[in-house]
Amino acid sequence: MTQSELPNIWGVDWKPRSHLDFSSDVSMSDLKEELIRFIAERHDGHLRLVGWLFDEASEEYSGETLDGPNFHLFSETFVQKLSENLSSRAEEAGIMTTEVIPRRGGLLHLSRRTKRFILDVRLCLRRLAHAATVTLDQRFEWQRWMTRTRVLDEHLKDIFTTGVETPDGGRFGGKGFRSTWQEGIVACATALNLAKDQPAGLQHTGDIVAPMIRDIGLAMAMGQTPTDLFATQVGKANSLMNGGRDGAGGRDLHIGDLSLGVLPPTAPLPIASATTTGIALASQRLGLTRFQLAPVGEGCSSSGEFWEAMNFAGARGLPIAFMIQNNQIALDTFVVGQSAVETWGDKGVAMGMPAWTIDGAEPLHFHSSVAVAREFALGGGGPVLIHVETMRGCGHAHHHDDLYLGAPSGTPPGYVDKDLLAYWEAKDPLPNHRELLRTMGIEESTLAQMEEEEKAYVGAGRAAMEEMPWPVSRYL
Ligand SMILES: Cc1ncc(C[n+]2csc(CCOP(=O)(O)OP(=O)(O)O)c2C)c(N)n1
Ligand SMILES: [Mg+2]
Repeated sequence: MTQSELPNIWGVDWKPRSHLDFSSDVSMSDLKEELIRFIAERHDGHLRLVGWLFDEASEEYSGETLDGPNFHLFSETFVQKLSENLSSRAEEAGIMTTEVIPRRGGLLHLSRRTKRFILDVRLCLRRLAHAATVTLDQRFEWQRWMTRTRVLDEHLKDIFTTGVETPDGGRFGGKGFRSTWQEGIVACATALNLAKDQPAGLQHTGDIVAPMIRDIGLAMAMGQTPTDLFATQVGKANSLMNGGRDGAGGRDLHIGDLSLGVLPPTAPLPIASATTTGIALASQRLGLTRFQLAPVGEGCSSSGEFWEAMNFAGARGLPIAFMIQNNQIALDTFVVGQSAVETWGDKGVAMGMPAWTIDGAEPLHFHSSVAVAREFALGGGGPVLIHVETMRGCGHAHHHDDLYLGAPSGTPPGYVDKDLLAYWEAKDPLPNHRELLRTMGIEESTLAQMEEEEKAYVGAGRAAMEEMPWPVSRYL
């Protein structure tokens, strides 16, 4: 390291080592549409060039679809054309030696801008390749996990409303959070190397996630059970979050299980993502092939510690993906009151890391984004930021549903933006992804059976929690 060096562009020479095996071929037109969408999102100045070079590159491929090996070759051809086309920019503009910034002549400056752009394009193409590998079995698993999350969510609300009997004859419902419409995050798990699948004694080599309050589906996809989660809502004795004291319980849906690679969500919002960044540093220093994922809400992303975490990960090239889930609100603060950032992905770009935006209604995007982030990070590429656009289809916590959405009686009327709500309700991942599975050939009876199994499984978890003892105060 020298004083005059410019910031690292982690993974600057990164390219996928080999092709991926697709479960179904990708059509040229779908590929172009998604690539152009990404260019419009992040590099709109290059829209015409990309469209033109894409058409030129695709002329060399006779078929209308690409299988895994051909997709790989096509990606290389396209990226090559793009790099060549951009290589003469400084000369054409006559600014080869002009200092765009002190000590950065036009040639140097534009070649660095090109490198970051090319990297973004490579990551976009590889993300689409990962999406094409997804099997129907994986999708069915996501539907199962999303169903589990929704069923659990409804039980949690019911427990909050009706309560669980307490030793003094009263009832207690705890305080908990819902994840309505944000269940697609479960699909991150199929792109991770899960701790629960590691041989005994090696669980710590599995990937680490730090779910926040609306990511209980991800915690379950990592292996946490409904019983665990129920116990944390009401603080029963066997809750894992006992502060290190057996039988002490734990509350507020502060879930987590380190043996499964699930960090507990922290009450001060950004702490879990900062801790995960520290774990990523340890992974890097120990030479582990362990990947870290830190999802947060857009409100959390305003806090100082979250910026420090991203900044540090960017400087060190740590193997971590940050994920900002913009669910259109943070407790009662609207997005417009939260930040003036154009897209939340820009926050990652500000810290020197590649970033892109996904539609949170589609579990596939979570899977493919985490798959490419993991591959890139463990290949020396460093961190990325995944920006998810979604909506909180519920109150902040159970007590807040009526205030936000409105009570059935009309009082309170609810302050949610009804148009926004209708837009996202139509995109609810549960019915939509279910319908997609039907069109992909899964029988109605298979889906219905899975849903019954999940209801029974979650119901049994609640019953087990109700049987659990309450914690006993050490002062009694
Ligand atoms: C540092 C900090 N400030 C405030 C709070 C109180 N609080 C808990 S959740 C929340 C809103 C979080 O919004 P966001 O990050 O967008 O996540 P969402 O609830 O929308 O999923 C707030 C303000 C907190 N837990 N920690
Ligand atoms: Mg939010």
